[in-house]
Amino acid sequence: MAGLFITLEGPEGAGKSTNRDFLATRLQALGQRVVLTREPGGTPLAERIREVLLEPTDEPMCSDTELLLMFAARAQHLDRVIRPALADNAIVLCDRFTDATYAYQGGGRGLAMSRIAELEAFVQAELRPDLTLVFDLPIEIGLERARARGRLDRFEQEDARFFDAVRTTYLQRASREPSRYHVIDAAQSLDAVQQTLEALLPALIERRHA
Ligand code: T5A
Repeated sequence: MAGLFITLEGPEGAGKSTNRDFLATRLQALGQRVVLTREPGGTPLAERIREVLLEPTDEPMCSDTELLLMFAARAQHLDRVIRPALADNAIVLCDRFTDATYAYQGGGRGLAMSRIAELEAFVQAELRPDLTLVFDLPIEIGLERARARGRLDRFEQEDARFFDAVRTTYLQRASREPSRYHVIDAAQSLDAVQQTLEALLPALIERRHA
């Protein structure tokens, strides 16, 4: 794969979407070709799976169903968007990817990490992000930001224990593989977060051409 695959991760309301758009604007201004996308979703069919995953329902969704739907959406997204964009030498900026599955279905739901790893290998083969930006912040701050937007989705209705496990899993994964992850203090002002991102741009572009 010739392009660069960057994922943005973190708990609810951490600023992933806002900063994905900021990074895209800055990279485009520097002459880079960027593809913006998100998970679950990123294609019309995968967006339909997203609706099923996020919509609160009377029938509780079992954790295995949730896990398989995440990877079903991902398979479609990889085939239709991510792999073609990387083959076409673009920078892919993806709002959440498989680290979210480890954090939410592994940490939050308590599913075996080994089962997630098996599905990761099946759906992605060797493909992993080149860089993962983890926007880290105390859960209450992120949920407060999400709540300010209005109606809560199925995940945002989970309890503090769930989100603590999500946050802990992200931080554990980042500490195990510091060459791939960059943890950003997302409790800072948006301006401060974006100054941090701005400082990363030269290294990103250098990596792109390496
Ligand atoms: N999921 C996803 C899984 O369980 N497993 C998986 O494998 C995958 C891929 C997706 C849900 O699916 C789950 C996780 C999620 O629960 P989502 O909508 O993609 O849902 O994810 P959310 O985290 O819910 O998205 P949010 O929009 O809530 O969070 P963002 O994108 O992190 O935050 P953003 O940029 O929208 O910002 C939220 C608000 O905060 C403000 C923004 O202006 C905005 O109003 N803000 C700040 N305010 C002050 N200071 C800052 N530094 C700020 N940064 C942003």
